[in-house]
Amino acid sequence: MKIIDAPVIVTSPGRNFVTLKITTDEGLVGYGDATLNGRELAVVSYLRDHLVPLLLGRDPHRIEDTWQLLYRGGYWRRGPVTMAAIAAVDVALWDIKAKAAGLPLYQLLGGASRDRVRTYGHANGHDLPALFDSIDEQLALGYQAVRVQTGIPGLGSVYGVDSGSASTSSTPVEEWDTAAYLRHMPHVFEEVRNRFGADLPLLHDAHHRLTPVEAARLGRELEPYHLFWLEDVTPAENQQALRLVRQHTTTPLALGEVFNTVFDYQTLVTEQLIDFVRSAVTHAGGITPMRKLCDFAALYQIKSGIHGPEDISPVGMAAAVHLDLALHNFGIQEYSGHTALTNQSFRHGYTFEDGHLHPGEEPGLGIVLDEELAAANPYDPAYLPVNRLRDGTVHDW
Ligand code: KDG
Ligand code: MG
Repeated sequence: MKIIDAPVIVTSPGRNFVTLKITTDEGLVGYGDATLNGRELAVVSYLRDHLVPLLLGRDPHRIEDTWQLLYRGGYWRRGPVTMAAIAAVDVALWDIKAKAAGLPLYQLLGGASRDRVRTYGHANGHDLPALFDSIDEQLALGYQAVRVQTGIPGLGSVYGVDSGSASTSSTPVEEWDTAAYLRHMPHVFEEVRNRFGADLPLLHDAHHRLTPVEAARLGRELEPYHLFWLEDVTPAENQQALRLVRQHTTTPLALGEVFNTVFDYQTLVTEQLIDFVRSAVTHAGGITPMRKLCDFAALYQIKSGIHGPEDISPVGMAAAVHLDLALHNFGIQEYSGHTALTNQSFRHGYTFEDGHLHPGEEPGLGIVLDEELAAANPYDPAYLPVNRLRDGTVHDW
């Protein structure tokens, strides 16, 4: 079998998605997600101008060899643009291999380790009543674990609350005040626990905004509320910072959505400084290295918590859910769902019921992109916001 074509398709059914479609001389098609929120076209160029010419004529079955060729052949290692592009190729090749075998992808990854994949949804509210309503909505949708994000008294819009994870093309600046945040959050979790009880798994994302000592304080003050995890407490690129946080709190820690290789986790994993690895299949080079990362983490009793916000396309989500079903050290899968138009554009075989996903039994990933619909919803430039302190300083993120 040979790769004969590999177009890159950009569409915006509510937000931008980049999809690689690899076709073979035997008529098999594989899809890969190459979406990098806010920097989409850089990955399009990396694929079209640099990787696709290397793929034409190659045997799509040689997944590991192709991955090594693209990673090492570029000489310049790592980075989100490079790794999102390589991820798209890797996932598309796994899709083709599984279709050629006539099996759902998870069967090639070792088969199911569980019946279904537990997910968490996103509850956001500017104030407590709005947050309670949002948690009620998540529970009504069937979620059995909920991430809780809320506005802070005295601040305007807060990332992950008013703007969700959505990028914006209007005024991408949000005011931030760490002292106000640290004062408010224990009260929020106390109120949420009082209302929703002790059993509901609760998560929170600090979006890299804290110093190590601030993160240690937050983790310690949230201990009475027994979070499932506290995510991205400090800027991820400083792995050593987690040593201090870890020494001071037993709140479980999750980190790594901005990471793109196993090397980014070396200190965190070997010193057991985190409890969950958070990379997305889409951003960390695909299924091949994600499997290696999760197996490495398993040696240290660290579980997976694969990144799955709405800026991961249904192609990336399908890849994650196949991997989740197969991994032994699966923890939880983030799943905030997609717009109806997105689900129409990317017909998918995975299903969501009672807060759990299943990848389905179609051969491959179980995805078909409607290219006419994709073309009808073209690229729409958008930016993520930045946080500025009250004096105007750009804050950690
Ligand atoms: O593009 C950025 C989003 O993917 C990110 O902000 C979402 O933090 C996020 C999460 O945990 O889903
Ligand atoms: Mg996050």
